[in-house]
Amino acid sequence: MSSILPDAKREAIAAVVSQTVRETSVYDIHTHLYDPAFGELLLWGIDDQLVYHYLVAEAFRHFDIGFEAFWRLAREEQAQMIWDALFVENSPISEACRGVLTVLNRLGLDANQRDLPSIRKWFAEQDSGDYITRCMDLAKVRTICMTNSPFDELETPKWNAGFERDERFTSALRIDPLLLEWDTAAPRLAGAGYEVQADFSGRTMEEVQRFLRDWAKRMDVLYVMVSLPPAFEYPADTQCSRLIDGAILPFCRESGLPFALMIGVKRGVNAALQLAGDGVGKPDLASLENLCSGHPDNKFLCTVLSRESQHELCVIARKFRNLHVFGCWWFTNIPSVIEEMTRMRLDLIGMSFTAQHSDARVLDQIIYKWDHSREIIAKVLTEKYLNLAATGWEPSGVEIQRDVEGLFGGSFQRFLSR
Ligand code: RAT
Ligand code: ZN
Repeated sequence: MSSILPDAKREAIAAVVSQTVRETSVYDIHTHLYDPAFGELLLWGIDDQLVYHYLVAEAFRHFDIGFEAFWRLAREEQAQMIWDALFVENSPISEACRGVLTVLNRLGLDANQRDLPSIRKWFAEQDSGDYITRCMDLAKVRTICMTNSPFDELETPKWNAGFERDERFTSALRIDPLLLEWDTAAPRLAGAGYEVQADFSGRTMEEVQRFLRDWAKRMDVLYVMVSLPPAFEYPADTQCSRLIDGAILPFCRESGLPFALMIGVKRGVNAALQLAGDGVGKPDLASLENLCSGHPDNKFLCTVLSRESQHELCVIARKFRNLHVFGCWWFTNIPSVIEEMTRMRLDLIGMSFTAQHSDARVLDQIIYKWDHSREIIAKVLTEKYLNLAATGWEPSGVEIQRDVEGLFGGSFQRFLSR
């Protein structure tokens, strides 16, 4: 019972945990940020923060404007509307709104004036190179893993031309179109010189593997990844399942790369909202169980979108050491749910997971996403260490540091190198 601990001891443990969680640098293992060599693809600044799709979805609840009319506006006009609706006409309480204010506050700006033009002016004066370092320092993020798609026409020319990598940015190979839209992906692969057939005949599976091999090498990736709908089924008589068996898993085994599954997104529930229009559904995680049990020589990373699936995911991770659980994804990246997920994961799988990823699409967001998560992780870890101390097992500062490093990327890196 933690109540038998003297107050001074409780306070000392709480102080060490908060300080360690605050100061330990993180490996942000899933983001939508880009190496600065990609130029304008790396978003930053107040307008990009305000038009973040998490805020667009919230703002439309207040807008009268039609969807198309909104999308025709310039980015600054959209940002202004979102600022007015979510910050000025209502208190900015939601997690995504509060995030913008945390960023401004940590950058030393006074948002209390509610003066968007002066905030814009400040951002316009920043040098983008220095600003990356500043955000990463403030967020204490040491490495950022990008999401890189060989199907993205904006980024592929850069990869094909080659560039000098910024060592703070690593890469993940995103293959959603390959697995979810084979009928349109196949002609694209064929056009790029891969001998694939729509009906999977001939050399199709070898050639898809060659495609993965080429891009994994070009991007120097850490893992192969896909976001999947709740209806995802494996094994199944679907193009997706056939490709997983015939190409993805063999390639991942050969290369030693994990296959990351982000499960539970219902794309385009309200397509008029564009990127903001995706929803959530409850998946059948038996598919994940089948993958892990049927392929012990493959490694899997997984995060799931529905709150209801979190317990099941932890139980599967208890059964299969080839599965690494990570992050509180998207709709679960809110304080109340991060807290319960972190507590549940610690209860069920101890220290063997990655506590969070930012999913940042705008560089500045790493500041708030990590600040907010660190606060909750510190709270839950303190509770857990106090429970330990009450048994007589007192965690040392070195042990706490080791554990936090594990949750903030160390455990992920060990999983990669296993
Ligand atoms: O969190 C997000 O920004 C979503 O739009 C998705 O990008 C999601 O994280 C994904 O990677 O599919
Ligand atoms: Zn994402």
